[in-house]
Amino acid sequence: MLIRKPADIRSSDITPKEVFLRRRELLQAGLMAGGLALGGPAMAAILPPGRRAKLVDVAAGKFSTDETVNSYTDITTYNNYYEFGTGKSDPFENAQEFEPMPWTVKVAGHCEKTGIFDLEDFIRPYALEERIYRLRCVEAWSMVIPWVGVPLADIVRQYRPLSNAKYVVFETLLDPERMPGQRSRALHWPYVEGLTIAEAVNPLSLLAVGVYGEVLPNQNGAPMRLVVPWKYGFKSIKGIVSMTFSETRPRTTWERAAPHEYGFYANVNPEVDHPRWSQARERRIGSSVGGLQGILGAAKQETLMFNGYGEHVAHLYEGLDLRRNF
Ligand SMILES: Nc1nc2c(c(=O)[nH]1)N[C@H]1C(S)=C(S)[C@@H](COP(=O)(O)O)O[C@H]1N2
Ligand SMILES: [Mo]
Repeated sequence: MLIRKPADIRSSDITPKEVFLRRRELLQAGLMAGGLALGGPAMAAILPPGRRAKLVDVAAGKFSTDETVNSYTDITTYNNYYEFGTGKSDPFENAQEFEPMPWTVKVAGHCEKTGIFDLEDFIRPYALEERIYRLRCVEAWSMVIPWVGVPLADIVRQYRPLSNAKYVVFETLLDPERMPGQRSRALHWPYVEGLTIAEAVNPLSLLAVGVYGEVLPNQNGAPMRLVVPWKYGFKSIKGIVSMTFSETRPRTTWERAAPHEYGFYANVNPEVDHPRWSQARERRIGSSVGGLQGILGAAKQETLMFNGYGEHVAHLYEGLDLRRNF
């Protein structure tokens, strides 16, 4: 969607916050109905239309790993996204027809600013950053992925949570017509995930809108998904349509499906095994032993506490028994 900016505001004159507030005033005054204002130069969409559209003005973000990144093919053909099927290649095969835009995000619960926001407005006030993060799936595989997104902390603060807000809860789109996996009962729909407020405002938490400098492919959670790299992959909810500030801990989808296997915290922890398998090691997707993957199998590597992000997040869990709070 193309959004036009009033000619009287020079972007160099104003802070991102002012842009946001000014846009909101105009929206409320009905001057930007349908995303169009009268006259003025076109303001480029942050998320340009079309598959694999390039994202512009992406800064290098903090916290990136210098490990070898996975290939675009690895990242976009080996996925978990049960809304499009339970097999690893199902999301790639079944999500191609999905049209994510236009998209809105509902902000609700205990915060000062609630409402339904066009995705462009939801992310516009912030600069896009690239962050190369490890993603460790609970099924003991991992990848290194060059995400593009905005810090979740900035977004959370924008809506001004009230003092009784203890958790941020996210939901995925519920639309069985567009998400064929939702016609089966593989999981309870819509997919729900949540973080404590402290986790959500941790500088590592990212709302990703792209990968490899391009808009997110559908199978990776277009148009927007969470990335919390110190937690098992299932916390990184895809296709987000709502963000709710809650006083109580949400019942998350995988916890509901198998409470003894998947906890709310889901911090990557090589010392606490899954009831049915070890979490001590992981298989890096695409990695091979002397190029002989398939004959020898991929090399396994040690899983790191908090997926290697402990210096940034260990303080969040001081005094918490991680064996009980898995
Ligand atoms: N809505 C939704 N989000 C989801 C999932 C899902 O099935 N539905 N799978 C999760 C799991 S288990 C993992 S490992 C990651 C995978 O992200 P990727 O496919 O981009 O690597 O997405 C997470 N987000
Ligand atoms: Mo996962």
